[in-house]
Amino acid sequence: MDSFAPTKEDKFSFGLWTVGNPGRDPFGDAVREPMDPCYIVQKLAEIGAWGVNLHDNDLVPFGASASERDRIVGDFRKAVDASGMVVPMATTNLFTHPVFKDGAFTANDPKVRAFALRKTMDAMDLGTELGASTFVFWGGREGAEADACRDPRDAVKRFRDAINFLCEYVRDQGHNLRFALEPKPNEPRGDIYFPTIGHMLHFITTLDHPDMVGVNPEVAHDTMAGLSFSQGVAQAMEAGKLYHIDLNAQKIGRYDQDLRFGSEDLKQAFLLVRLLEGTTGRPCYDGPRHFDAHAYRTEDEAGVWDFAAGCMRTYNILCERAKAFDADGEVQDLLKDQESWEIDPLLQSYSRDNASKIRGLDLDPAALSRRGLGYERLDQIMIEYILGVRG
Ligand code: GLT
Ligand code: MN
Ligand code: MN
Repeated sequence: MDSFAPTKEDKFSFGLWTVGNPGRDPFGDAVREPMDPCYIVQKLAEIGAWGVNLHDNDLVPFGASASERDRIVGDFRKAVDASGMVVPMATTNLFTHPVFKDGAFTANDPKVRAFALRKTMDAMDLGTELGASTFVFWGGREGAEADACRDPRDAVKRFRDAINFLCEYVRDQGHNLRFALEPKPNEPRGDIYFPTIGHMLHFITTLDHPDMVGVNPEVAHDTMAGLSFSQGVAQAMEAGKLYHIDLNAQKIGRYDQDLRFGSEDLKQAFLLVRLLEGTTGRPCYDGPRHFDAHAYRTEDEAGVWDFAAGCMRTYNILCERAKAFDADGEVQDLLKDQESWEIDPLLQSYSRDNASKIRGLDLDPAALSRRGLGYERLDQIMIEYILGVRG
């Protein structure tokens, strides 16, 4: 029995657009044939995935008639049920059609914004019909190149109005949907509004129904901006706002590569899995482990399934590595090695008593400065776990 083989309990999901990616890029045409969504579901189930996610137009072509839509959705529903899969998340494509060239919810033309709202309401009905409980918003076109085209404050307000409108729509319909907002710094726009996890977390606090809304961070997006993804995700978890996650890999400073999970920056991938799986003993993330990535353009269909299996296998290997690392006695000793834990409670809240106790402490900055912290040793042990030579 392969202990790294994915099971349903791992909650691994893929978007139809990920394994279905035909390998088109700005410089070259598709290299793979389109795959039927029903076939994708069946193949994902075979390789051990748990869920499949979709944009409205990954399944129902833009402009399809109502009867065509119902037939396609009915067939897909049957394929999902027959393969024992679930549809945990749905979203709207608000970026491919030229109508969204100036954005969707933030576009200057109110007719474009109305069209975006209508398309999203339809996509929410579709997601609900398929059983989704998370609805993702990736505002890929919500941005600008010619920044004078709108006051960014209007973009923020329009985006807020749209999310508030859609929260009310969901409540009015009785849909069981939570929203997950996905930040990205740039691409396809020169600059995208709400570029980081932190921008989104604050924006959520300004909504009418903040409890309905969290974030969907993506490895590639924070890494493009040179940020630490695990730190951003940790802040979202600490705020109780990690509603969904997009796992992939990325080199700093490049275009959005959406590579196989763990194929770049293994150390960040290790720290991320350690955080999500709570191997230090802290609560773990319990939502879908979703891969928003695609196979290299060099691959045929066999390479696509190698890619998908690789994402899940690497995640499980890193999880095993993180558990072993956190169970290592030397690691635990290094992490506990602070001399004065007993004063920690004094620092957690203000009272006159705490303030005066802090004033009375014997604090010797020179002695504190001289103390080595052992982080070189700690990091080397972590590297040896990642490299598989320890534990
Ligand atoms: C698109 C984008 C992703 C988003 C998807 C959801 S679509 O592939 O690059 O980051 O998560 O809209
Ligand atoms: Mn994504
Ligand atoms: Mn991406």
